[in-house]
Amino acid sequence: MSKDLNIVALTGGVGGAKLALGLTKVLSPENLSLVVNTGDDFQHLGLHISPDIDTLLYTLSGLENPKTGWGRNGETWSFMSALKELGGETWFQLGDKDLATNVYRTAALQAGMSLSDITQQLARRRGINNQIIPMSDDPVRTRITTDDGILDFQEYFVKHQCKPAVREISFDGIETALPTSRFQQLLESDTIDAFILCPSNPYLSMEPILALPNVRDLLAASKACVIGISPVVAGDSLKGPTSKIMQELGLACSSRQIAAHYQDIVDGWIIDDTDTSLTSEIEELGIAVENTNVIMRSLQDRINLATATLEMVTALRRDF
Ligand code: FO1
Repeated sequence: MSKDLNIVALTGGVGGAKLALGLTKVLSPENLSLVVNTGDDFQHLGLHISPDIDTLLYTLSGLENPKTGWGRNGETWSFMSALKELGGETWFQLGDKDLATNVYRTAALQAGMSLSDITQQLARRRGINNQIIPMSDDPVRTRITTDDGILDFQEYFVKHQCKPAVREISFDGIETALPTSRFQQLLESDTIDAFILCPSNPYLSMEPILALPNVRDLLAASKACVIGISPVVAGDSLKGPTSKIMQELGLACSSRQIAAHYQDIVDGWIIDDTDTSLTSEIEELGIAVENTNVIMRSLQDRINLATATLEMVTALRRDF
C-alpha cells in the first residue's frame, strides 16, 4: 500500500511546497522527509532569510499567504512601514510575523545552532512532525548572471522581478558545501523507496540541491526510484520564471526538455494530461511517463497529485 512507502521529497519554492503539502496528507511523518533548497537564502537587514525553508514550513502548517505562496497569511506590516520612514530597504517585504521567524533563526544561528537544528526546531514549533532537512548547512548562494552583471538571487527575483535576461546561473559556495549529514544519510540509505523531485524551478530551486557533491551520482546509483513532476505544462511554467529562463538559456520550454535535464537521475516523469503528446519522446530518454493533472489549484489537487506520484512509485518498484 503506497502509504507505507518511505519517501524523500526534494523541494524549493512555492510549487514544490504545494506538492509537499499533498504528500503530507497521504504519508505519515515517519514515511516522508523533505529536503529543501537553501540557494535562495541571503543576509538582509542583518537577518538570515531562508525563503524556501519558510515557504515550506508555513505551507505545511497552513500559515502561508495563499495569494503569494510565500510569507504568512494575515500579516501586519508595522515593521515595514516604520523601516520605510527611516529610509530602510523595503523592496523585500517582511511581514511582522515573518520577521519574528527570521529574527528567531538569526539569533539561533548566531548562538551557534546549525541551520538543520533551527529548521527542525521551527518545524516542531509549528506542529510539523516530518523531518525538514536543509540541503546543506554550508552557505550556497544562487547568483544570476545578466547583461548588467551578476545579481544575488533575491535581487534578481524580487528587486528586479525576474526582468533581466538570464545568461548563466551559478551557485556560490557549491564547491565546498556538503549535503547536511541527514541528507547524506538518506542518499546512502537502502530503505528509501523513492526520491521525489517536486515541481520546483529546475534551474533555480532544484539545481542547487542536485549540484551538491555526489548528490546526482548517489541518486542515479540509489536502489530507490527517482520520480519528477513537471513544473511546466503545455510549454509554460505554472508559477515563476521557469519558461522565461529556459528561453533566455536557449532551451525549448517543454516538459521533455526538463525531463532531459534530469535524465541521468529520474526513472519516472509525471506530465500534465495536456502534454500526453510528449510521452513517447520522453520514454525515448529511458524515462517512464505517467500523465495526470499537475496543476494544483485546490488541496484536493495537491492530494491527487501526491497519490498519483505514489502510485507511480509502486508501479516502478514492482519493475525494479
Ligand atoms: N517574493 C517576492 O516576490 N516579493 C517579496 O517581497 C518577497 C518577500 C519574501 C519574504 C520572506 C520570504 O520567505 C520569501 C519572500 N519572497 C518574496 C519569496 C522569495 O523571493 C522566494 O525566494 C521565492 O518564493 C522563490 O523561492
